[in-house]
Amino acid sequence: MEKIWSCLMLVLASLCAVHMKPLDDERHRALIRSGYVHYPGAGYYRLAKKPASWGEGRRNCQQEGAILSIVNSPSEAGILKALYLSEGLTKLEKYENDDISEISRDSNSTENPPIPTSGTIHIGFHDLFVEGEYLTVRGEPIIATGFVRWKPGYPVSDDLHNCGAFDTNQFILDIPCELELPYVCEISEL
Ligand SMILES: [Ca+2]
Ligand SMILES: [Ca+2]
Repeated sequence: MEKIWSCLMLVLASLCAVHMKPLDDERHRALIRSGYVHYPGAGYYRLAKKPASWGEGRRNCQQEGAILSIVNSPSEAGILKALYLSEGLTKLEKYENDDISEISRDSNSTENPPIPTSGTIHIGFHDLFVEGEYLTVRGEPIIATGFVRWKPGYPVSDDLHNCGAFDTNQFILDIPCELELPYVCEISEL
């Protein structure tokens, strides 16, 4: 009886294996078609070049079954940087606009570091609930991500700076959520 049972399990397992593979392949192809880049061992990443607010970026990623990227290691930080540079986004004129100078003026203090205008993208952390308590979009404390490398001068930790960003020199920073920046969506390895 035991033997029959284990045979049955074996048959089921191999059936699953046969069926899983094509599904993964199909999803893989669909992701590549929709602009994701596959970094084997890490996952799938898509740089959305059209600048958006942090909230908009988060929603857009969710709508495609992804998350606004959470940086978990120096090597993942390297992936984000490579992705950014490969898209030719070394300079972004698009969001050097009036809105930003408005924000800079309103931040009314010379202590705050300047609002970044290039080389910066939204990523998945924030302190929208409790000032200074940084959580990922999955609700974990930022310390659990494994990559907490603040850009010099950051975190600013005030009510204006509540959303997470990534500087392509491989730092994280807190910036105003309304600031329109490119962002990266991330999907775990299939
Ligand atoms: Ca990640
Ligand atoms: Ca804050």
